Amino acid sequence: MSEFIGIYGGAFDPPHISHIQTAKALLLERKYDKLILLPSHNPPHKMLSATDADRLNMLKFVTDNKIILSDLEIKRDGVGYTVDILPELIKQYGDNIEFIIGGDSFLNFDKWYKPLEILKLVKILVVARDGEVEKLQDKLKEYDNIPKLGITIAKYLPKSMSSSEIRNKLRLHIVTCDLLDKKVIYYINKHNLYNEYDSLVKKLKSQLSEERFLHTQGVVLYALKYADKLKLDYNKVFIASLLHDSAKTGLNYDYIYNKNLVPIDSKNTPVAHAFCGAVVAKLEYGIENKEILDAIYCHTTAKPNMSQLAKLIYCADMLEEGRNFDGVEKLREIFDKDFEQGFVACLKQTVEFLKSGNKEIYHLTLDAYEFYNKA
Ligand code: DGI
Ligand code: FE
Ligand code: FE
Repeated sequence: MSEFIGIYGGAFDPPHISHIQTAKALLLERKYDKLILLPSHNPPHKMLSATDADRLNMLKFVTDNKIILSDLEIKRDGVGYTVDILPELIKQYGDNIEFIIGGDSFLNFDKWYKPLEILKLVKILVVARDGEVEKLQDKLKEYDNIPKLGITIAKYLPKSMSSSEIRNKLRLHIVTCDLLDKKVIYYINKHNLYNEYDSLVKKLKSQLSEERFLHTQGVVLYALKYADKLKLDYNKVFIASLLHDSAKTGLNYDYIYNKNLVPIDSKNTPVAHAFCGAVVAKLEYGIENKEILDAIYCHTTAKPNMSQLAKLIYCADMLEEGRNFDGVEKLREIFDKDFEQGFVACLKQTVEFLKSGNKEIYHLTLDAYEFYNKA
C-alpha cells in the first residue's frame, strides 16, 4: 500500500497561522504519512500579490519532515485544472491521495471542471468552517450513488483567517503577530512584500494623532472588505479611505482658503477637513485621480449624485470597527445586506444626529439628504 498523502492547495499569499494549524491538525486527524502544501501559480507581475518565488520561500518556514512543499503547480505555468494536475501528483506521490478542499469550494464542486473524473482519481477531504457542516452533509448526499474513491468531511474546524485581510493589515502597518508565523513576518519585512503604500502610510502616520490614524486604519479595512463585491478598484478604495482624514492634522490650511480652492463658507466648520482633505491629498500626497479626490471631498457631507466609491468611503468612515455610537451595529447590518440602503441609512442617521444636537447643517449635506430621500 502506498503512503497516504494529503494535498493541501491554496494561494498562501501569505501563509498564515490558521493554514499551519490546519495542516498539522489534518495530518493527525487523517493519519496522513505526509501532507503536501501545493501553492497555486500566479501570473508574473500580478498586481498586489507576492510572487511565486516569495510564496514558496514563505512556505518553506512551515514545512517539516511530514509537511512537504510542492512547486508542481507553480512550475506548470498557466492555468491548471485540478483534474489535469492530479495525474502528475499521483505519479509523484502514489495513488493513495486525499485532496483537501474548503467547504465553500465543495458546495460548488459540481461546477468544477470534470468533477466526476476527479472523484475517480483521488479521495476528497472537505474542510468546513464553523456553521457549514450541516449544509455540507446535505451536499454530500448528492454524491451517494456516484462512483468515487471517497468524500469525507473533516472533524477539524479551522479558525477563519483571511489572507486578503492580512495583506491589507500589512499594507497599513498593523501588527500581525497573532496571524503570521514570526519567520514569515521577518521574511515579509526583509523583502518588502505588501508594502505598495508604504510612503503614503508613513507620511500620514507622522501627520495624524495616534487615535486618528487608528480610525483611518479601521476605515481602510472596512472599505476594502466591500471593494470586490462592489467591483471597485482596490487601489482607489485603498487611497481614498487612507487619505479621507488627511487634513485632520491640526495644522493650518488657510492657504487652501486663500487660494479659493474650497468653498469659503466651510471655513472653521466640521466639514472643512473633508474639502481641504481633497486638496491635501492632491498637493501633499500627489494624488491626481479625480474619483479618489472627489470621494475624499464629500466624505463628511455627502452630496447629490455620489459615485459608488464616494458612498463606500462615506459609510466606511461611519461604520469602521472603532465606531461605537448607538445604532452602529444595526447600520452595519443594513449596509452589509444592501449597499444603497445602507448608504441612505447612514446619511439619515447623520442628519438626524445633527438635528437632534441643534448643530448647523452644511448646505451640501442637506442637498444630499434631499436628493437621496427623493430617489
Ligand atoms: O472625520 P471623522 O470624525 O472621521 O468623521 P466625519 O468626517 O464624518 O465628520 C466629523 C463630524 O462632522 C461628525 O461629527 C459629523 C459632522 N458633520 C457631518 N456633516 C455635517 C457635520 N457637522 C455639521 N455641523 N454640519 C454638517 O453638515
Ligand atoms: Fe472626516
Ligand atoms: Fe474619518
